[in-house]
Amino acid sequence: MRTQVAIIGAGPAGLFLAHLLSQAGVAAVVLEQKTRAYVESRVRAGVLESITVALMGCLGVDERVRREGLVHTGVNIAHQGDLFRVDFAALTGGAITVYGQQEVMKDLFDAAEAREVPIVFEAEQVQPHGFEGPAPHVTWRKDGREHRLDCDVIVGCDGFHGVSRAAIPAGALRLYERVYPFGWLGILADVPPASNELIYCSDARGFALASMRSATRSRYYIQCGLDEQPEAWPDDRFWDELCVRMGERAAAGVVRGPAFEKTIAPLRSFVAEPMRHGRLFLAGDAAHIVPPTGAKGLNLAVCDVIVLAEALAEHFTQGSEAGLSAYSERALARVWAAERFSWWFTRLTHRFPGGDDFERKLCLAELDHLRGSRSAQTVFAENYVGLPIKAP
Ligand code: RFL
Ligand code: PHB
Repeated sequence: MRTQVAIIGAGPAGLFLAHLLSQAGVAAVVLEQKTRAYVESRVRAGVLESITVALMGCLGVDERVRREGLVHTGVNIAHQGDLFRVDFAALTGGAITVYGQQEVMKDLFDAAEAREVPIVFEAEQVQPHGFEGPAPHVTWRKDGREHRLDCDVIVGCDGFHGVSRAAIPAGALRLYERVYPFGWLGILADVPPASNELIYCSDARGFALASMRSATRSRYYIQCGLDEQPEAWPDDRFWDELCVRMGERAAAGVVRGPAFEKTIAPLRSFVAEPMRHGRLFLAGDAAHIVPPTGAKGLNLAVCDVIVLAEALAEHFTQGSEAGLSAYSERALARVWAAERFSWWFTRLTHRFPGGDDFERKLCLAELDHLRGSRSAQTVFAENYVGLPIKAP
């Protein structure tokens, strides 16, 4: 079997890229180790930047997000019983859309099926080869048989734990990493959200976040220890702790109900540079991770593949290498901006084990400054709604 681009991984990065290439007339095949149902059922991102919604529009997969997505023109921040709003619309003219990653994946998979974008699910032992030379190819096992796909370019969209980055020789990549000494315990509950916009809460007991998926489904997170188990958080304990951390004013709107999808996610900042080795390119979580505090991960994956698809289309239609050579640097400029914002917002709103009262006082002073300063809020809003992609 032969194609122009072999894409490893059918998460947001892989599927957005497959659609972009299909639209540009570039042949691509996606290889995914899990089933469609598995990929679609992973509860992850909830906040889409306008660049992501605009891309869904360009690809003609935006019918549902336009109808069901919740457009928010601001977010709220609670600390020490206080509550203030950052008004994206007034400060930047921008907005974000709350629409679950699961829904994005459903829309992308449905359109892929309708447009016959080839995706191989349940591909086992996927392995990229030959990307340092003239004959890149990918092998995998399915239904007890070995398969091989020859191609011109391989794109690793296989997330943080995938095979693509691991296949690049040690020493060819420079890795930057911060592992945070806590995680997020997240739940879903079929109850109306606490507020019509998100509330980020910084409390002496730790961080909390009130988010949502719809007018009848809420998504809440609390900072927890990495060694904790979700089973140690029966519903009553979760709701009590959430409400304490949110503070009286913010918690006034919380509606309690049975929680499902109770899971703990670790937090990490990570970047692998460059995002290319020979004919193997990395995109999305395969190349970089941000803590979810800034809601940037999926949106970064989208920006990577916008830049990469443009470069690949130029390469296959005009024989140009310029875009491919510039890909890593162009994508990384935005990646580092999002790394900075996500790290800063995490540090500002979480309690670090061993962190002393001095650090807490500095965070409170910075939150007070954010509350009172239009220029600080403008910087926050610009980053939260999403920075532009670096010009070529
Ligand atoms: P994914 O989504 O991990 O997809 C990778 C795909 O590759 C497959 N795969 C393989 N396939 C073949 N062979 C192999 N060897 C393979 N190894 C892996 C996997 O099965 C999978 O299908 O990476 P991608 O596409 O780069 O997308 C990244 C996003 O999923 C991620 O950044 C976001 O979910 C992060 N994130 C958020 N991002 C936002 O933009 N806004 C948010 O509000 C937001 N909230 C979140 C989040 C992530 C969270 N968790 C759980 C990490 C909230 C949370 C709690
Ligand atoms: C979510 O709704 O899942 C969500 C919202 C904002 C974040 C992270 C996750 O920063």
